[in-house]
Amino acid sequence: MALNPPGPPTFDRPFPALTPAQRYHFELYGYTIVENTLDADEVARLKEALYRLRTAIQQLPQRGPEGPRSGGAYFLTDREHHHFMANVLEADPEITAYATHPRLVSMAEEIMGSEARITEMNAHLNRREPDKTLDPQPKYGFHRGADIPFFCHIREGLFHCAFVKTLTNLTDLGPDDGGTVVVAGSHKVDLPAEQLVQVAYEDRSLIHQVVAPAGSTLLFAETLIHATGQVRSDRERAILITGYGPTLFPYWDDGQLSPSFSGRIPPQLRPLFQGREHWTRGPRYRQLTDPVDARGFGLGAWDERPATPPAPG
Ligand SMILES: O=C(O)CCC(=O)C(=O)O
Repeated sequence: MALNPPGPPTFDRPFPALTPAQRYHFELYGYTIVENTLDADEVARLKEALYRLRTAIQQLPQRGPEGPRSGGAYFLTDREHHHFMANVLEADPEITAYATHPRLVSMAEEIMGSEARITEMNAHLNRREPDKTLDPQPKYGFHRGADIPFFCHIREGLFHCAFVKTLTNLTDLGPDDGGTVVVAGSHKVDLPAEQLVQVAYEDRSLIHQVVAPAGSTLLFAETLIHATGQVRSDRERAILITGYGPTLFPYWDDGQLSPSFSGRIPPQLRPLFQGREHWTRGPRYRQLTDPVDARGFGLGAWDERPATPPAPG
């Protein structure tokens, strides 16, 4: 299949997508939380899609990657209290809409400093383990998915990272609801993760946890050390995550999208799903004080995203 040639952005999206304050927060801590990226109706549509998908996978004779799968998706973790659904990009049009949401794509782009392609997509539905004693000083499964010297650079005085995630909670997250935890500021500290985690356990004020209403997005660089938080309430947490990289990166969830799905991708979304040929990456940079492009963009229908309007004049 011929790859998409280099060129300007092909579908309409805001830029910059973050306010200066949100961008500065990211700069300091390696993440920012943007509330109300999705409205209540959009949250409900996505939550229903995830529950539908879980039920569909549960009904399969094999639920793991060996298949058969439900729209490509399977359980990477299949436990009573935790369903980690992998490769969900094609599994439901609502889920696909999330990955192509113009503001979320653009938020990732301004952190990368380049045009985005989708590299992976997954979801977690998790609750408290009923028989597990809760540790008041829990140890988390801290990790980072990218190293600083290879993935990061500075431009216009701002930090950029070539692997970024948008993680949106579809359930309200209070302090006991297991929101993602991060070692604040670790996105730009090029030391072994074990050392930074050790320091953070010595002073837990360095560990920040997502506490946010449903429909909020945690935007973070994958050099930031992060983990699932500890659920202490009786509520199930539902989150949906898209990973983005520059257009020269591969789609690494499963190698490639199915031919039937690929055949339905409209031209303006092809670079987002398929990347582009060559080393070009479509630089996208802002100044810190550039005002946010506050135009409204909704979840909408993934295959009806408007193309980029022609440049004025
Ligand atoms: O479950 C979470 O909150 C964190 C997910 C995570 O670790 C990841 O996407 O790499």
